[in-house]
Amino acid sequence: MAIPVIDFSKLDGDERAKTLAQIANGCEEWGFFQIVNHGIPVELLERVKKVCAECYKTEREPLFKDSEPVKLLNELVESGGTEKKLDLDWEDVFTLYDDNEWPTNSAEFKQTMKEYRQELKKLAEKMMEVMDENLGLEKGYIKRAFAPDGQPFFGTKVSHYPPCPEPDRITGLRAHTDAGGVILLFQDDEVSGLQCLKDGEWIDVQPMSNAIVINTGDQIEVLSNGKYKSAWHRVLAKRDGNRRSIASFYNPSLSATIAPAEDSEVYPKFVFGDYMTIYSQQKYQPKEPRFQAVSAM
Ligand SMILES: O=C(O)CCC(=O)C(=O)O
Ligand SMILES: [Fe+2]
Repeated sequence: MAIPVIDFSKLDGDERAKTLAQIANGCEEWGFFQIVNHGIPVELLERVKKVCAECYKTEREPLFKDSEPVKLLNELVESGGTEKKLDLDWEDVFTLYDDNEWPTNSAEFKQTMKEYRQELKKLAEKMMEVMDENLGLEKGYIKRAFAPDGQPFFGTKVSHYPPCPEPDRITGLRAHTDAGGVILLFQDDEVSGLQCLKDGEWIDVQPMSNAIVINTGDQIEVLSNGKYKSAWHRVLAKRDGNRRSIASFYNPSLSATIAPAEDSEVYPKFVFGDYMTIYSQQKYQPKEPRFQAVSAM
């Protein structure tokens, strides 16, 4: 079984209705799907791959060698410990925001990632309009709900999952659902590792050149009143290959009030910043207690 692959360009032609239905199915049944022909130039994607690989090699790899997961995994192996898994991620990561300090001085990295983030933000908004339509909401509903002040929280997380000598003793990224709205992931063409949970089974999110993986977070679950459930996912550590993944998060602004678009007995109304406070303590746990905790605030 593989997650759905959808030709996004077909939204603009005779096959619009069919494509809308495919996206609705991806949202309702999977919470994860891949889009191709999404309009992001391949040339730009190639540059993104290049600058991220260079940044990793020159600036990140030396740091990863001295990082906590490497140290703790070494200690575990040396101690002959029988503890099965470390409660830690085998991941090198940094996140770009509109106003953050760049992790590197490379002008090419900055220019490329700035361009990429602008394109991805537009793609996220297009996808949100498709969700509006599929959910029977007014065009622009999700965008306005996320950012009444016009300032959504848009971050781009650049990750590498380096080769791991003991892939059974640590996870690349522990299982979780995403806190926010719509997530657009540009993952490695070759090295696999990302899996999503579907009907109790872990399914590989198959690497595919130039595709963008879409998944929905907890806030889309709330807005859609549970029609679009945020799916659990994780990244396995691998003995070989250095997996790249670039995840862009289109989230509500921290001050936005999030509530189901229709009356709901299941989902609460809350301020997104309060949700994030709870999420930061409970990311790797089920979401339901988070909804309960935030409704009590
Ligand atoms: O690296 C990946 O493929 C997934 C990343 C992810 O799930 C996350 O950052 O929330
Ligand atoms: Fe995630």
